[in-house]
Amino acid sequence: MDKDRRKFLKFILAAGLSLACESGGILLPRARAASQKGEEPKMGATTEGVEISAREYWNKTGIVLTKGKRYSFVTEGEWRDASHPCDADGWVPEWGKTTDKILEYLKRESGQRLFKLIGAVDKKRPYIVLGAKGSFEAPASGELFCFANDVPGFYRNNSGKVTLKIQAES
Ligand SMILES: [Ca+2]
Repeated sequence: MDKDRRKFLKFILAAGLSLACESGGILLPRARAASQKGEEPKMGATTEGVEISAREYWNKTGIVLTKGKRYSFVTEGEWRDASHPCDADGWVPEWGKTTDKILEYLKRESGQRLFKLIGAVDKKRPYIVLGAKGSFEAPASGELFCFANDVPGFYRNNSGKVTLKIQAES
């Protein structure tokens, strides 16, 4: 078996085991940092900063969006994918052609950088590609959930948080 293939099999095995832990409901309850209230972003003032943890598969933000409305946002801070620190724009690994290609398929939002900040209204697609700073139009009305773009099953080696602030543009 060549080295790339061995690496790939190890990768898949680890993902399977880890995903079983993440999604199987066997995790102990953890404190939630995000706000529980439903806050609607206003024009001319940002929301209070919401912490988005790299380790959480879904981060509840308490921020309520309205379909078709435009919002601008900023983030602060860094998070880490294992030993790689980056901001909410993510990072580009170079693990070899085969692994990089596989990673592209396995990421929750394919085509976007690893650890890029991604949003979803009520955890549904289409996802909102956020990153460190910018603006977006809400694809639906509901609560914004966020995550660091990683491979399902690989959230346990993540650490750190970024802080997200949103403001309505219209
Ligand atoms: Ca990871």
